[in-house]
Amino acid sequence: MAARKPRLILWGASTPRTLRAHWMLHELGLDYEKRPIGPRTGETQTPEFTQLNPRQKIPVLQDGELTLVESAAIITYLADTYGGLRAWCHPPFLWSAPFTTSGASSS
Ligand SMILES: N[C@@H](CCC(=O)N[C@@H](CS)C(=O)NCC(=O)O)C(=O)O
Repeated sequence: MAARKPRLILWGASTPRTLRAHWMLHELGLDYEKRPIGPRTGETQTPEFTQLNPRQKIPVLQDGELTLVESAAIITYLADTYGGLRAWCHPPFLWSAPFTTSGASSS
């Protein structure tokens, strides 16, 4: 029997922008396959990767047939698609608990 292709694949490692995407996948508890190619190694310039991202930049996320580039777009997509009520973009504590920098509640 052929191995099942994982739904989520994240390309890229070792840069702040790739870390954003790894972090979001971990926060959401999602299983994903890592393709840890690095910057300035030539690994972003292979024919296989260039077909995914003609700009030859990491990170790149694949979700089934969907391919996404740009770290901000990737984390927004993950939050919107898999975040449910835990989505990072809408943390409920920001709206329910007013506070000041001294830690005291404000009215
Ligand atoms: N705005 C993009 C920037 C992506 C980017 O510039 N990635 C760099 C590394 S930080 C890259 O892949 N460079 C190609 C290379 O060095 O081979 C994002 O946030 O995803």
